[in-house]
Amino acid sequence: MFDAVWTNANLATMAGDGLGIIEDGAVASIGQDIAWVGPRKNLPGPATATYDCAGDWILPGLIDCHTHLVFAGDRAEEFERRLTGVTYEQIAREGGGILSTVRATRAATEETLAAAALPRLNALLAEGVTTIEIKSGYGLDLATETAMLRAARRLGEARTVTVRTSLLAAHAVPPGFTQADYIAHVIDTILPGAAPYADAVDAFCDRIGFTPAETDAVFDAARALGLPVKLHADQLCDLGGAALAARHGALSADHLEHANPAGLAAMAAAGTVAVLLPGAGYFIRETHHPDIAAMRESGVRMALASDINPGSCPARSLLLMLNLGCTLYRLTVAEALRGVTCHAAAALGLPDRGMLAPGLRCDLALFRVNRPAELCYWIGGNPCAGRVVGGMSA
Ligand code: DI6
Ligand code: FE
Repeated sequence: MFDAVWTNANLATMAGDGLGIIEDGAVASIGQDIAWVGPRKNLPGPATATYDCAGDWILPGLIDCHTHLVFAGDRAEEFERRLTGVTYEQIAREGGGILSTVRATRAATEETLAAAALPRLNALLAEGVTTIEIKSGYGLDLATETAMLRAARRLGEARTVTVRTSLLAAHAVPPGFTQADYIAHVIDTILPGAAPYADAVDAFCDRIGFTPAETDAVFDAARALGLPVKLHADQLCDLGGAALAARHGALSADHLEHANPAGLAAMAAAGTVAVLLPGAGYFIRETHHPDIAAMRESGVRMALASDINPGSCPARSLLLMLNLGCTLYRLTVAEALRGVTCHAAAALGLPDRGMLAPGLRCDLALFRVNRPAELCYWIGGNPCAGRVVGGMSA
């Protein structure tokens, strides 16, 4: 006897290396987990509750594996300046950019940070997201980095969603520190103090961020604390971030616009997931796209995420990233959809989700579309017809 069954649905299970399609299928749950998946006519037993999905498509609940969802204020004014020709990098070097969000975030409380992020989270959940990663990185001191991570975890209690937190203290150098002094402060003070609130440690290795040697030091300290690492790598130039992430056995290396093929091959060998963030590339008008051909060649798993943040990607939509991934990077529909399900789960080190398969969490996203390609095709609008989180309609 199952607890629940979703029937009269088409399934994109993500089993195998494509979409794993089962037409006229059913998904059955026991407790929080999927107990059975297959063609409806083979459903082995009854269920306490049966949901007729009226031909909707069921995918694994979507996973947004890279977000800066928690921050205060916005950067619409900076956006206006960029429209007159000032660049993202120039603004950052003048002490605006990330540091202007740091000033606003330090002035906020844990409560107001969570309240400001909630509508953004609601927008993502409405599209079928059931798991989200949220980074700190706009505090750059122990108290505010901790407040950001606690606000993120609070969001996971306020809504039916799994929240995974990443400590991104090595995001920018705050006023009053040299770069070297700040890295020492991250390693000696912020990392150990904020570790109880973090599921992973991230860093920004780039010419306006931290050097590879500084990133190595932060990662060594993170791993000594037992925390997995992930990296903002090779976004604005190639600093060897992909290979660095692979050397540390990182869960993921993200952005990768300028990553070189050898680094991508090293990631594939290390099992490090390549997280593509086409919304950020689009918004800062980066014309140098990630080397998708080299990624395919290497066999590295590709995920797609929103990177929602106030500076380089104010995008409250993961479905939009499916479209941008396909139009800008020429991903296939299967690559894009695996990028927000099974490969996004791998990017978070969560083997219990991301596919429709017995034994995995019963996190589902239902869509009123005729074929999965529509999820990548439409721009705007929201075909999500429901979410199931841990076997419960959410
Ligand atoms: N790369 C990004 O795209 C975000 N952080 C980073 O290291 C942007 C952060 C911001 O501009 O506020
Ligand atoms: Fe980011």
